[in-house]
Amino acid sequence: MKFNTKVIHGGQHHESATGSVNVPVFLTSTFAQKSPGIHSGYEYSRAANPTRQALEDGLASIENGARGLAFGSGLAAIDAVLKLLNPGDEVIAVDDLYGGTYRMFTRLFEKYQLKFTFVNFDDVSKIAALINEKTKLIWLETPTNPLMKLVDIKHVTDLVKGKNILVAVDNTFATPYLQRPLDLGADIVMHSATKYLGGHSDVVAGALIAKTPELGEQLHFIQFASGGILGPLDSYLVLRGIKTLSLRMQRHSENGLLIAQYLENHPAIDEVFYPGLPSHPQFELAKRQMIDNGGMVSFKFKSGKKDDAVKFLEKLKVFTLAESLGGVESLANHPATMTHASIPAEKRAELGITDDLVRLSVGIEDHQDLIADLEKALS
Ligand code: P1T
Repeated sequence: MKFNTKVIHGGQHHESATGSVNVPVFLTSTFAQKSPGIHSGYEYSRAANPTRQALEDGLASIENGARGLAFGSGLAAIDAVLKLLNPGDEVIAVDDLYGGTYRMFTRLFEKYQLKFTFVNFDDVSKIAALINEKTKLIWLETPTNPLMKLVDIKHVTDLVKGKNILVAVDNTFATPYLQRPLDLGADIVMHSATKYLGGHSDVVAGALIAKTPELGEQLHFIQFASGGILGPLDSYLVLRGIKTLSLRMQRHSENGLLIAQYLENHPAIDEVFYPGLPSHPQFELAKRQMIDNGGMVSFKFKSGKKDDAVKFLEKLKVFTLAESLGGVESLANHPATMTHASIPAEKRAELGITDDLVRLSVGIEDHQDLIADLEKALS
């Protein structure tokens, strides 16, 4: 099956008892057994639930993985990946990443003796020097949140080939519509399914997709033993969202490019961070690694002033000032005080997450209305 067919049919079956075309929402915690241990394949919904299973099979299908797992949030999914590791193990992570991921790494898992090194992956050949026998995981986001940096996934997976190091890619911004990291040699794909997979800002959810059945089994054991599962109703919502993923991502990408171009030509704007602009330092990699550029656009003001960013954000009418991204509606965010406030100020400054940085999640509205809204707020 090709991708646009997979988002609708991948891993899906009509329900056997009634022929229901859509998977029912199995609102049950437990399943009747005929005799102790003799059951339908479902025992207790923490271990497996048919609605969640349908979503998990769909996730595996669209990311070309062996197994999908659905979690109660993106962070619950990341938590499960880190529990594959043992005290003393080391992780090399991309330096620009979602603030909550950074907070989990540094404030939760460092105390269990995991060591994290945050580095810029713009020159992957520099990464080889950081790898040692304790390195067990490479954690990537590409494009990164919020500066839209890219990592050459194939280059990283080639670098660690034969080395007993897992490569995990947070594919939230790109989605499997734009890039499929497992095809490029990664071991695990992670999503905040709250975002483009769900697509309607009505659910908080997370996902992992493992390349091999063995890794899928280990992650399922962690999910089962720790309990961070996604409920059946939320599973249904994400599954429903995925059916329109291709259509939405096409429109997000069209609007994203138009808005990035508009901003780049505006006299009040300094830098625009969008992989589809020739001015993006990794424009060539974007063309090679992603089939389009998505709907996330970040930018800075020429004045460099926080005040300008704040005034602009207050004036928006069609864009909503809110955390999160990836829904059909356009959102605007101030990373320094909102999504990335958990990164210490000096670290933010070092990375370039300045107080005048604004991040837009460009929705699927008419681009003329979005640009008119930006124009008004900028003037
Ligand atoms: O919010 P949650 O579903 O737990 O996902 C966390 C997460 C993980 N990875 C990336 C790349 C993310 O963007 C997020 C969540 N991000 C936001 C809420 C945001 O506005 O950036």
